Amino acid sequence: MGAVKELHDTALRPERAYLVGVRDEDVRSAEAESLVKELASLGETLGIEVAGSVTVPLRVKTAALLLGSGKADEIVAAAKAADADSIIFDRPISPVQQRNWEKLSGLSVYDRAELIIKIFASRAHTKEASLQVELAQLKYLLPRLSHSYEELHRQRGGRYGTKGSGEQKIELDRREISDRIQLLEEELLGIRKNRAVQRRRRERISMPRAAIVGYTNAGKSSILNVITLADVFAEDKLFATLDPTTRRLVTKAGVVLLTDTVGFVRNLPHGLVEAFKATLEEAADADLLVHVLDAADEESEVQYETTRKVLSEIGADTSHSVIVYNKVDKVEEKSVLEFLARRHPGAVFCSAKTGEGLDALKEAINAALSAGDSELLLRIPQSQYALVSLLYREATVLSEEHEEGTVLVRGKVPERLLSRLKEFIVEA
Ligand SMILES: Nc1nc2c(ncn2[C@@H]2O[C@H](COP(=O)(O)OP(=O)(O)O)[C@@H](O)[C@H]2O)c(=O)[nH]1
Ligand SMILES: [Mg+2]
Repeated sequence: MGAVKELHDTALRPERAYLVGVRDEDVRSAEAESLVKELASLGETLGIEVAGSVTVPLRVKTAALLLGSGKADEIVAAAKAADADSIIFDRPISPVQQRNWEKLSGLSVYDRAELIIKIFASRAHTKEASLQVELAQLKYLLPRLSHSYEELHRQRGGRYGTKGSGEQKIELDRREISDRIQLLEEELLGIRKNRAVQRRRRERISMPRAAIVGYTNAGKSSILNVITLADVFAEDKLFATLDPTTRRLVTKAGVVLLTDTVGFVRNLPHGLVEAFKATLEEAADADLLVHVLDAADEESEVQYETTRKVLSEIGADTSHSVIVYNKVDKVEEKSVLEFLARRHPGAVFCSAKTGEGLDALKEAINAALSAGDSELLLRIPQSQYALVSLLYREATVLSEEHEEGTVLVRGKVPERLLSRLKEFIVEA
């Protein structure tokens, strides 16, 4: 599989994936369809294009390909006709099945869990997040390692039943991985103890930060794209170095850094929960959460609750948030919107598709960020004029007077700047 994958990794065009959803007694057809949509949205997070998709019934699981070989041939033909580079399964596939599929199709083949791990790896910016993702990868690999060996063993009818070099190698690999897992866990424990230190980053002087949170497929990335469309400064060095998922949004009160986060995923594999939380650190660090819900999704309230719960677990301040119902273009009945408005008074209704409500969203972000402002009179020494410039950039300056080597400034100052300016306050 390595060679096939590398080929696609270095290809210039984005990966085109053919998605396969699976339905059975547990997962009904409507749910399977919506899981495939979620898979598509997860893929988009990595820039993967959807070449096509299908949901197939699973009647009898087969060890070789999960599905029957007739179905498998159909899928391979459809994927090739759609000019796909890869096939992504919504269900877990074993390493043996993965290999068989790759042999059969000549394409790169993987499953939802592997896609999610790739996304997390691409979004892990801090040490903690990177360690968390590596831990998830190894924990994902470990059982698969023994599994693949056992499967191999069975397939060969036990003729290689004596302890061969293969088994010894796997034992060694397993031990190495287990040791590494233990090391990572210890290191993470240490990092967590230092969290208080990290939190002080929040007090750093910088532009206000807002994080877009919510379930995958709610439209977070679409909103980020359309709302900041006019504000992409390609030549601006400072912002060019920022993560591509952070854009600046110009509001009346100044510039806000708006960051997209990895969406919440339904049925997140257990081993990935901690890694997922680590990728949410942008949210933990934000001055404001922009919580996006899909107005057309009946599950939106349950998703809202789940999101809030996890966010408070990682220490994000959920009291500072703007609730956004996106995709209003998909809601035909007015009564539904009225119902949602009663559920979350103050929520913004918008559509990233039609552009409806996006100005109101900007306005709401703006208002929420200046809600904690307080009017102050400050006396700042001339020698520290940088602080006055800071006030012009990030506060609302009402007046400025110069007096014996000092600057008297009256302005509406956001809460996050207070600790830095404390000593200069003359009048609050
Ligand atoms: N009809 C409609 N579709 C939308 C809207 N916003 C996003 N979408 C679609 O919903 C899917 C998921 O959007 P995306 O921005 O990737 O969601 P994310 O996972 O939250 O980042 C994509 O197919 C979008 O084209 C909207 O306002 N209306
Ligand atoms: Mg997204």
